[in-house]
Amino acid sequence: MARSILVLNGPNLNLLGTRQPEIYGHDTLADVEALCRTVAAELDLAIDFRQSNSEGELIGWIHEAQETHDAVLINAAGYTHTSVAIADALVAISLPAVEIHMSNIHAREPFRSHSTISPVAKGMICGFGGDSYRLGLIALAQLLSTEPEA
Ligand code: CA2
Repeated sequence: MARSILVLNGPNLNLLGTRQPEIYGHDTLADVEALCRTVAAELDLAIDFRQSNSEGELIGWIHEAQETHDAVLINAAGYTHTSVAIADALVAISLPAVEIHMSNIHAREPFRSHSTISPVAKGMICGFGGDSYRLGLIALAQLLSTEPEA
């Protein structure tokens, strides 16, 4: 059976494609979702693609994933730099998580270099625009292929 990935998108990512194209490109979040669906089909993964502007909603979805998914791909957006609670939620579930960002967070304002998520993720991919999602799904497919099914 296909492994199931919860793809989480944090605050303001619903605005992708409308502003700051020099940083985030012209793709909308719907375009990113379509890319993820194509890549997931190639990798024989099922994906559940979600976005929320609410920290609490993201945390609730992470908790639920324990029962319903095999791994988490997360772009926590602005919460990346502030949220101990999202990091705690990722630790609380026993699923592998990969952190992604469209922009290179280390080549921007200094506050973006700090991530609360990185220490609790299997790894982090940033700087490749929408392709960061593709690379993150490939990384998770590789990780899951070495783990026995639950
Ligand atoms: O590069 C990324 O993917 C980020 O996670 C995007 C976040 C930012 O706070 C992180 O430092 C890096 C911002 C997402 C908001 O995206 C917008 C897109 C268009 C217009 C306004 C916001």
